Amino acid sequence: MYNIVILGPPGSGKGTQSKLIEERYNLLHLSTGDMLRREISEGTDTGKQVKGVIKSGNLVSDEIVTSLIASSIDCDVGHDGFLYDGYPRTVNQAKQLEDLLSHRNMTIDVLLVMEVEKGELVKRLSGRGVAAGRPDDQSIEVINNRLEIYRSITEPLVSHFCQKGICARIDGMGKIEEIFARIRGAIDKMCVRQ
Ligand code: B4P
Repeated sequence: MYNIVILGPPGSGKGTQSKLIEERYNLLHLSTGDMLRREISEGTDTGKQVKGVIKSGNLVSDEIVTSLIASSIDCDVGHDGFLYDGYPRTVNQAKQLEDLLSHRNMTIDVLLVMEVEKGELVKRLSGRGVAAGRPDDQSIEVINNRLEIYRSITEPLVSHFCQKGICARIDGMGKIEEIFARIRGAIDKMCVRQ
């Protein structure tokens, strides 16, 4: 089973590339952002708890996101592994994921780190705010808050994983298919796929 993490600032193309990766490698795509938005649209208790947090661009609690991930892993049948999109986002979540996997005799195989210039990130998110109506893409203040949270809380995870030798930095600028080719190169090299 492959366990691949895709990490990067908001707007770096995690969601876009994840759709291509899950199809190419037959992975279950686990986007905590999508899961949380589903909870909100279904009006669940979790959805009610997280609605305001997401709208302001802040992080939802580690316990909520890790329990969403754990139950998805345990329910899966038929995939060759898992693609974690936007999770983990804190050092504590990284530890929780590592524990969760080790209890199931698995480890993280590769961490893809999407790298995109800040101006391009703001342009992409503002464009999506207009096109898709996501509440957390609507204001420049909320976009800047999310970018700052990534820089201060999530980016330190990169060195945690790089020390383990499982990090692949991906240039996320350019056309979607060019970026996907870079990602395929990294996964094929690091996971030594047959
Ligand atoms: P996410 O859903 O993960 O939102 P995101 O960080 O904005 O990433 P997303 O995947 O949507 O965007 P992408 O980089 O693909 O999280 C939303 C919120 O949920 C968080 O702020 C937080 O509150 C909460 N949350 C989620 N996970 C959590 C966790 N683990 N812990 C705590 N809280 C959590 O960018 C896509 C945009 O770029 C699109 O508009 C796309 O069209 C465009 N794009 C992509 N590639 C492009 C390219 N090559 N060229 C031009 N545009 C491109």
